[in-house]
Amino acid sequence: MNTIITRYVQNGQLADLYDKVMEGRRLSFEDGVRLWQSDDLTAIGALANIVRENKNGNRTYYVRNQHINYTNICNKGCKFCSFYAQKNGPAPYTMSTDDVRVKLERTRHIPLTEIHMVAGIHPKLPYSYYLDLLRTVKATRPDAHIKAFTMVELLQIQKLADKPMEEVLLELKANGLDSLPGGGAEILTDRVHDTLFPKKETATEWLHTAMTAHRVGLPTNATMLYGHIETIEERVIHLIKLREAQDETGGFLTFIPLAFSSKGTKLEHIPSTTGALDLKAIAIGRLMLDNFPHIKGFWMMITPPVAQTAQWYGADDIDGTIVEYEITHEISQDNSQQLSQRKLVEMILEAGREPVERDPLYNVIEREDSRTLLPHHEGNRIPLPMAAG
Ligand code: V47
Repeated sequence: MNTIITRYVQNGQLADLYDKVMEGRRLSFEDGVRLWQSDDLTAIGALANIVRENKNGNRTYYVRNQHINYTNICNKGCKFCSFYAQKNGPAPYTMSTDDVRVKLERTRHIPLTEIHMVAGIHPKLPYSYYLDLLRTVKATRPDAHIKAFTMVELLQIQKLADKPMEEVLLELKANGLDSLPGGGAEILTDRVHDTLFPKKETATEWLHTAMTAHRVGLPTNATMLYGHIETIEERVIHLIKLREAQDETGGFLTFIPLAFSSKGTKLEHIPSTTGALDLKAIAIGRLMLDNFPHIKGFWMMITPPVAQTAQWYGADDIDGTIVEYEITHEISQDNSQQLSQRKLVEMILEAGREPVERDPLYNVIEREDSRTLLPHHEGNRIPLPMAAG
């Protein structure tokens, strides 16, 4: 670390944490609370950057991916969510397998490596729908890895299948599922669960389902939704629960802090998170989750400039091209929330990091344009999408 910054941290309130980080000692619950209470963002970021560079050097990972949100019909009614169909809100839609095929055909010119597929809990879709969905994606894009279904979707799928979770996961895997995203964790405490999303799985169920996936060979990510009603202590409890689960299974790949966007939700009175809080969430995630290989600064939620800065505050990943994102509409007014691969490379270079294209398991992909800006290259921009439905 730059000597001026080292001296700054060593002379500040977090000097003891500098020693702990340098010695690779695990941070405690109390350390986590102190970090959230501290407003010394420079010191917190510098500490997180030590861990980040020890684990991932100067690399910033990105992926050529496409998100598909196959239905917005949902029976959970979570107060923090604006995605599900409701009166005076989004109109209901459910994609047929043909609709999904068409969406994937539109991006055929892009060498996608990841299809990220999540949705609401539609009470009437049968088990066969989920298997057909996976088979359709695999048949249309055989080279792409399918990262699909949050823990709450898995619990619904298991209910429909009426079989043990292990068996269901293996069946989904046999039909094309490669890994699971990190969504739906929100804040893993009963108080936040009972207040904001009482109809969804509990913290214990979320963790148990993720760990079951790990045990059958399906890696997952983990998220944390912050900036709503949660307390500082609850954020730390969330991180420690993830860390303990990771100690047992080693199946988490990436931690993604998700900045709460209140627009269109039942919590519209809550202001958007600030860039400072977004950077703090990333940095404290990096510091507490010493056993997670990667931390993602999801550009779509925290904006591209903050995601670039986050690469110096603990993040080593920026997500990917996305194409369409229906869950929140913070940045753009329409559903087209995409960055070309070229733009991602440009952003990473501009941030002073080394762009590394990856697949969802962090295997490095080397293409002519993976690390550099080729002249006169479009970077696989995608035509504007048609409305979902
Ligand atoms: O599960 C819902 C969250 C998640 C809001 O695994 C909201 O690589 C903010 O999990 N404001 C879906 N967030 C997105 C997600 C994700 C995104 C990018 C990468 C990965 C990955 C996973 O979005 C939901 C929920 O936790 N969410 N509503 C909201 N108003």
